[in-house]
Amino acid sequence: MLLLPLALAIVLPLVHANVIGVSNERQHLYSPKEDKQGNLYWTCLNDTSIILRFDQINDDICDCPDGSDEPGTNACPNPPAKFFCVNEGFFSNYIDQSRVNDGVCDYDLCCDGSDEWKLGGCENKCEEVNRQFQDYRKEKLAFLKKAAVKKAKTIKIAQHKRQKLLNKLNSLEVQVPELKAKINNAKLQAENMEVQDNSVFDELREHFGGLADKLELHKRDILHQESKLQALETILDFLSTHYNPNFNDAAVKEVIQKFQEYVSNKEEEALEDIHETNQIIIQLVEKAKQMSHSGVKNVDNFAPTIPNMIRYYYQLAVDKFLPKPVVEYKSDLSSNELDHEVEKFEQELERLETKIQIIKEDLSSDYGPDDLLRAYDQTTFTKDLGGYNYRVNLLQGVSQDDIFIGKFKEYKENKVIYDQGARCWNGPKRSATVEFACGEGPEIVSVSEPEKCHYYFTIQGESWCNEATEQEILHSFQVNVDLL
Ligand code: MAN
Repeated sequence: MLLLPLALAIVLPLVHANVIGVSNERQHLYSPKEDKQGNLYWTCLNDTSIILRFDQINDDICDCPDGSDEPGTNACPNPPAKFFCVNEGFFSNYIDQSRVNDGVCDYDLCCDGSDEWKLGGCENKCEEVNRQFQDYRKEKLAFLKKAAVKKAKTIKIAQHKRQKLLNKLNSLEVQVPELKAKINNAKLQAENMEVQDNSVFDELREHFGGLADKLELHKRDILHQESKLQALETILDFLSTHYNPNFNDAAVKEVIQKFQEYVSNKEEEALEDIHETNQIIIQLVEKAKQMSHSGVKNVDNFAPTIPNMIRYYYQLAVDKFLPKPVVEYKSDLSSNELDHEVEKFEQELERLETKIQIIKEDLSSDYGPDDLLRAYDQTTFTKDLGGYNYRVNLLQGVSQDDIFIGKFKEYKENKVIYDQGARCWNGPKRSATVEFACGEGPEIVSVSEPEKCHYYFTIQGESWCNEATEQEILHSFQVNVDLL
């Protein structure tokens, strides 16, 4: 029976040693030590050479350079430290030591009033604070539930918009091989025309040459015969002017009469005929040229050159594996018209590829979690503030009245950055940051210009709400001290 009070005397100081202002986890750092004489002592946390009596803790005198001997007072302002409120009936919390024992009940953080432990006068209001918190928590959870439904709808809109863009991309992409085939086809037709020109000439040139040579030979023969004839005519002419009619030679008379008839009927036709024949050959050459331009020659028989062969097999592959373009080798168009056609298709292809590029860039852009910003691509948020009208189109840009503040640059850590706006007088180009917050919306809830010509917007909406942990709900709760 005698042993019990003794045991209590040793254990009691240790059990009761809950040092004010120290959290439960750190209480063990404030356990007293006992010297040989049985005195309780303690050493500063960051300097064990400074030994204090245990009752020097929280005596309102700062003894340790690190302030560790005054966790429950504001006697050691440096370095600033936090006072632990137990907040029995609610959640424990911390408050700046500067607010401890300053005569003000800081119920927003210490609902148990323990921050005024020395002066007293602050009754424990944790029960009421807890009631406020429970109401807040209930409302918050109900709101988050509603917000989640709204957010899911917005995500669906974003997905739908993405899908529409993907469909558009697909429909544009299938046009590429079609257009390329058209270009190839038109080029092929234009080139085949040239090939045809050459082959007609290659093939006919020899014949035209032979014909002209033969004609030349005939001409020479005729001229030769002509000179012989002329010699004969000269002889006969001499006879007809020098014969003696007194001889009455019937045979001579008849020859001379016939010769005179021949001379009067003679026509100089042979050389003219040759000239005409030459004209016919020239016309023939011209005709051959026209024939190749009007595509009379069948392309199946076009010259078996290596480029033609490559084109032929390429076309075969295109026909077999790609959506079938209308491939027409024959064309009623002239070479110039075909060149124009190629140019037109090539421009069309360029425009098509630009569109594809723009869509691809859009699809690969970071528009935030779940592609959320995409849902707002057609939405313009506006806000009148400080005499200005601010307009924010999340994916395009921001303006202040008719001044352009900036175009979409990037999404980064729950914010969107806009830059390259109108230059600020004597300053940088205007730019902006838009941050998002969970709440009812969507709407611009704040606009500021923290630096000259850099603007800061907060857009609030359900799309930026997420499920909250109990810790997060507690953290966002603010005590309404007016109701306590
Ligand atoms: C205008 C506005 C302001 C800006 C000044 C800078 O008045 O764009 O927001 O600060 O120009 O000169």
